[in-house]
Amino acid sequence: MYAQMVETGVSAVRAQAEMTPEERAFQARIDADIKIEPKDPMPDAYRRTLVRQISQHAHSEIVGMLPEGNWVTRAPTLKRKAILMAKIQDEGGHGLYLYSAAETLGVSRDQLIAELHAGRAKYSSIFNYPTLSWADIGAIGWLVDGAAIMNQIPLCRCSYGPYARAMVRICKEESFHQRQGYDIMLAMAQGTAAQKAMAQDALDRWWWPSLMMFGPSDAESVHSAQSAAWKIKILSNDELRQRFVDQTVPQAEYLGLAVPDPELRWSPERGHYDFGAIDWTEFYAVIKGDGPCNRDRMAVRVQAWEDGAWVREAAMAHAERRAARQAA
Ligand code: BYC
Repeated sequence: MYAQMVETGVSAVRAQAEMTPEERAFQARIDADIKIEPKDPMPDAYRRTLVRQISQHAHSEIVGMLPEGNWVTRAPTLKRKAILMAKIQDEGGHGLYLYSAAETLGVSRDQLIAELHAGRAKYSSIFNYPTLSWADIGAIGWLVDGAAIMNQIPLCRCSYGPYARAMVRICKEESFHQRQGYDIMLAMAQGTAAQKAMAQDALDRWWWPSLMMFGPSDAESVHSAQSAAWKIKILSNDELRQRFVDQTVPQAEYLGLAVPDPELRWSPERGHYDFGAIDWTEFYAVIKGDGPCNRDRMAVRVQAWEDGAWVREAAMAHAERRAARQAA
């Protein structure tokens, strides 16, 4: 159930010699940094790759609203509650821009949502972990949005125009989200001993799943080579993960919190932090549907979709009546 395993049939990079003249012309446009727009000719595999990635990304935004929604009614102050609600609304907006970007490739939002609800589409592994304390809301903003920005800034330069343009606004908003998360962590780290312990506990639980957000190691990443050739991926999974670690460790130090990795140390030779091995067994279990919250997340999404049916029907009826009035 909700296996989050999708076979897109795009894995190996095609050598120039194997390409058709149309594919060579397409690759030449990519190599010349000319953006691909919806009506441009494109290889079917490029289209499928984008539909897969953009829809997974859209689903992540929408499912990502759930762990945070868990704390709206329990935010510690009115101000924190208003900020959290605004952030969650932003995620909904990001989902909409991304579904719209995917629709330019010839799929409908209803189709994509049906795939998600049937357990045939993936969304980010990170949203299958529970939010047990208020500090988790801080950790999500700081680490999860921090990782999301690291991955998404290069996507603003990706080859597909509608995706690249959608990412510009999303990244601006994610940057506010990251700051609100860090602000919560700072308040807790400077608070009572119990509050600091909650912040540390949240960091302990969210650190490794945040590193997993960047996907499998480059050696194991089936789509990376082709996506890099098509400039859908500008930086590799491992490069982005390293950048995230390098950026985040000093932030943890400033908070006075310990990153839960005994092997973490600065390497002057590499000019980067070395870090311990990721538990890939856990990652693959989560993306196959066996994370702590996979079933719950999908059940809540499907219920929300069914509960909202009357709103969609009313909106359609209103649009039809208005169109009929205008036609008359
Ligand atoms: N979770 O060959 P690979 C956010 C899958 S943040 C689940 O490296 P690719 C937000 C991958 O789909 C998160 N599945 O794939 C933040 C593939 O399976 P399929 C959303 C994962 O696509 C705060 C297989 O593993 N961001 O939105 O080249 C609040 C092999 O991987 C994960 C995006 O989606 C994972 N973590 O690279 C609210 C960014 N990692 O499809 C919301 C756009 C890998 O063959 N996406 N898999 O069945 C990307 O940049 C890329 O798709 C990835 C993976 C780097 C994630």
